[in-house]
Amino acid sequence: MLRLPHWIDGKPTQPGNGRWLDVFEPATGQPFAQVAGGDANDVETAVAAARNAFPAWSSLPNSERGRWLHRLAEALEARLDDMARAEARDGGKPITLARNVEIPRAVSNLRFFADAATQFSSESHHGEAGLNYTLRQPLGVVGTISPWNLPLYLFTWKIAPALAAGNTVVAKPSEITPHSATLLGEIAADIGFPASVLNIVHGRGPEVGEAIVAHADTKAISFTGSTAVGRRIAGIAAPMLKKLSLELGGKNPTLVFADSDWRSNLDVLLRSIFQNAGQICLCGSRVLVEGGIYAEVRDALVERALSLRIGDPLDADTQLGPLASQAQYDKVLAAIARARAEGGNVLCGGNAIERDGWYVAPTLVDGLGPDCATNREEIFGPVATLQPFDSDHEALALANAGDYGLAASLWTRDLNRAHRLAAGLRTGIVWINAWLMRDLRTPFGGMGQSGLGREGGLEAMRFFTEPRNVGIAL
Ligand code: TXE
Repeated sequence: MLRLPHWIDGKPTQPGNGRWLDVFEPATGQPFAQVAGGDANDVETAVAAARNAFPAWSSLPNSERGRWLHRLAEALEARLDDMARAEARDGGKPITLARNVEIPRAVSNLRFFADAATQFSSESHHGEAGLNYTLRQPLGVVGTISPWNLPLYLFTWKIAPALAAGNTVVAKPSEITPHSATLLGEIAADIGFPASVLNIVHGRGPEVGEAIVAHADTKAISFTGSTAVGRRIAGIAAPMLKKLSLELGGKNPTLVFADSDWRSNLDVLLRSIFQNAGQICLCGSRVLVEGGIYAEVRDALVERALSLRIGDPLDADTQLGPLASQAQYDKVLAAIARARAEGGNVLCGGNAIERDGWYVAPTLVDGLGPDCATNREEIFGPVATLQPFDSDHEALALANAGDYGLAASLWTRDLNRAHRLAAGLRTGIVWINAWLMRDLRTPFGGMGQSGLGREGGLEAMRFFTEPRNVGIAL
C-alpha cells in the first residue's frame, strides 16, 4: 500500500513512533494509502530543522527566495496531472475541478508570492522630529495547519507568503487528504529546494497540530479549519502571546434580487452552492430570494441541481463527487435529518446516494426561518436553504443573521442598492453579481465566528513579518 511519509530536512521521514494512519478513498469508502501518524517528537525534529535553516533562508536576497518559489511553481505545474489525481483520490474532488481550477491556483499562489517577495516594501514617515521608517522582518519558524477541502490550494496559500517573507515553515496538511502536499515535498527535494526550509509533518490534529501550536519556537500559526478547532488553537496560543491567523468557515448568504440577471447566471449560482460538493468555506449555503421571483428561482435551482452529473471523481465528466470523509458524510446526513425535524421542505435530494462511497445527493430545503440550526450552523456539504424576502431591509437582516461572517454574494442591477448593501453586510468579503472572484491582492478572511485576521496579498506578507519602527533624529 502507498505510504506517505513526513518531509523533514528535505528528506522523506518515517514517523518516529512507527505509527501509520489509513487514508481513505471517498469514492469507495476503502483505505488506499497510509500516512505518517506523527506526534510531538516529529514536530520537535521538524522545528529544529526549520530553526537551523532560518538564518540562511532569511538572509537570502528577496529576489533569490522569489526565484526558488518560481522554480517550485514550475515543477508543480509539470506534475499537474499527478496532483489532480492525488486530490481526486484522497479527497473525492472531481478531477476536472482539481486539474482546471485548484492545482493551477496552487501554482499561482506560489508565483504570486514569489513576485511579492521582490515587491514588498514598507513605509517611511517624515516628521518634525525626524524620519521614521518601518523594518519588516521575518518571524522565524512559523506553523501552518490546513484542511482537507482544498488541500494543496490552502497549503500553498499559507506556505508561499511565509516562505516569501523569509520564514521557515513546519506545515501540517490534513490527515484526510495528505497526498498532494507529500508530492509537493517530493518535488521540492527533486529541484533541490533548500532543505529544512519547508518541513511537512503529518498526523492527527490533537497530536501534531497542537504540538506545532504549543511549540515555543513557532512564532506564528496560520490555521484554516473548523471554528471549534480554531478556538482550541487560540486557547493554546493566547497565553504564549503567539501571532495567529484563523480562517474558520462560514454560513454564507446569496442575495438574489428580482432586477438581477439571475437566469443567465444560474451556472454561477449553482456552482456557488455545489462546487466541491459544497465543501468550500465560501459556498453560498443560504439563498435569499426576493419574493416576486422566489418560486421561479426555486424551481430553476431545483431543476439544475437534479441535472448535476454525480460520479467517480476520477471521471472527467463528474460534477459532484463524494464527501471527503465518513465523518463529513455522517455530519451532512445528520444536518439533513435535522432540517426535516425543524420542519424544512426538502425540495430535492435529502438522501445518501445508493452506491459505494460517501455520496450525498444535492439537496435544497426551504420553509425554515433564520433562527433554526439549519440556517445557523455550517453544514459543509451539498446542502443549501432558500428563504424569501420582501425588502432590502429584510434581505440584509436575514443575511446578517447568525454568528458567521465570511462571504456574501449579491445579485442586483441596481448600483445604489449593491453598494448600500455591500457596506451593510457583516462579512469579510462581498461579491456583487459574482461568486468567488479571485484576486490574490485582496484581503481574505471573515468576521465573527468566521475567524481572525486576513490572508492574501499584503495582509499575508504583513502577518508573516514583524513590523519594527526605526526613528532617526534629523
Ligand atoms: O476540521 P478540523 P474537520 C469545518 C466544516 C467541517 C468541520 C469539521 O464545517 O464540517 O469544520 O471538519 C487540524 N489542533 N471546516 O473536523 O478538525 C486537522 O488535522 C491543531 C471548515 O475535518 O478543523 C486539519 O489539518 N490542529 C473549513 C485541520 O485542523 C487540529 C475547512 C482542519 O481540521 C486540531 C475544514 C487541534 N486540536 C473544515 N484538530 C474552512 N474554513 O474552509 C484538528 N486539527
